[in-house]
Amino acid sequence: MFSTEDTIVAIATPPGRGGLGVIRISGPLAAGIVSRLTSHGGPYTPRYATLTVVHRADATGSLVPIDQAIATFFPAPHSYTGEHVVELSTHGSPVVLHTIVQAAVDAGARLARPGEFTLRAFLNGRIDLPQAEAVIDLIDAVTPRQAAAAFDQLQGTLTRMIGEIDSELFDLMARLEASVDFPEEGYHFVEPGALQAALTRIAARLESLRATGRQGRLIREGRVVAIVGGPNVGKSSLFNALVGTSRAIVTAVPGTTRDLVTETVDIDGLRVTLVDTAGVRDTVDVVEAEGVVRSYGAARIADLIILVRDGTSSDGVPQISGPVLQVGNKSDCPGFVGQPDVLAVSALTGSGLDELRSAIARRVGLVDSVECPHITNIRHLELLDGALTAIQSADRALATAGGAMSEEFVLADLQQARAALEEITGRRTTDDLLQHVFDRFCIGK
Ligand SMILES: Nc1nc2c(ncn2[C@@H]2O[C@H](COP(=O)(O)OP(=O)(O)O)[C@@H](O)[C@H]2O)c(=O)[nH]1
Ligand SMILES: [Mg+2]
Repeated sequence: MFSTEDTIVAIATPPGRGGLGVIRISGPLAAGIVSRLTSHGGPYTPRYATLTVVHRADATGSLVPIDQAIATFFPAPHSYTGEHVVELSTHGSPVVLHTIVQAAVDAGARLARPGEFTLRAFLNGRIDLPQAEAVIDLIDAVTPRQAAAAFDQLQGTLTRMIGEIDSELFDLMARLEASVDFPEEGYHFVEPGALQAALTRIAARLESLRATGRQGRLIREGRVVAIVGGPNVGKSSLFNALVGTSRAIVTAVPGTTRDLVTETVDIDGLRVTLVDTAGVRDTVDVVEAEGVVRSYGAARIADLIILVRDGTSSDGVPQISGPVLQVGNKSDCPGFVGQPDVLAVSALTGSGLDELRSAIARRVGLVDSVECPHITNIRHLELLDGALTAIQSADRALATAGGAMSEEFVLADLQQARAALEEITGRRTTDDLLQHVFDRFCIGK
């Protein structure tokens, strides 16, 4: 299923036009293919930027130039994937990039699947699973803190911490096994007191890693904030103002927004998924009614509900249960009436929006003191919990049983703890897990 035998090619830069576009080719044929595609002809000096012209063969076999390129050859194993890699940096024109990819395919490469470059880096031992997961988190990051946490993980901080715990476990198990294997000597390779102390130390390390998980998940996953209220109060306008673009349709006609519109933004350093909803009112229009049902649904799952009222109108607000932040919109209008505990804003002029951002961050936000969290991912958190439970069980086995008997029980628990840690790093893994992790990638990564 995960073959690394063939040579893969993809555009590594995002879709669309830009100054530069990069094509990545990885696999045994990478250098040969690029030599055939370029005027330089190769062999390319390793890790040396070479200016060349990329061409393709037309129907008659004569060469047609496509674009100038900078070619860089990274011989195995010192490349992103650990295989031979060539990067071609051309002008960022979709036509040019696609023509070159097609020429590479004609020359023997295969189109890469999403995440396949990073998957190969993992399979070739260049990075472990948390580092692969960090690549996608870094690319997806919306806030600087999210990017910093992902980069820390990419640099191998989590890998190193897990590795230290794992080697302590390994050492302990080796000595316990020796005690179990040579019972007749009546000698404990680990004294019960020392074993107890080691278990306490390991548990403490797991705990402290786990303690950063709450904050870490908040930074990585962010929060969902739904904008809810009656029709025409300015929900979509407020949504657009917070997003900074005209993402949602704004009209003077009530009932315009029918489906949920979402956008992820950075609000005071926090990743916030904003949801614009349909105005909550009784309606006979089936589409609008479905929109209203979805509005209530969004409000139910939201971490915070911004309940918007029109400050120039005496209409009441819909009854919504959950964590609510009340906002009175249209403060720029002469007829606006402010109310206590209702934040006055104008989506039109932007007045009060900074206060609204701060209020959102305060209600769902971060505790500033925590430095870079090491655990940001629920998969890691759950496995860490599993490891900790196994260590605690080992601790109990030690306390209740006695002598050689307890050593065997302790060993079984430690084995379980190690298995959980190895699942975090990906040393122990299944195709399903890899599929799940790499499904989040897009092509070219
Ligand atoms: N004066 C003023 N008009 C606003 C403001 N916010 C929205 N509107 C107007 O109110 C109408 C309804 O806005 P919209 O965002 O579509 O409301 P929604 O139905 O709650 O999504 C539109 O005509 C907007 O231009 C505001 O802060 N000030
Ligand atoms: Mg709307």
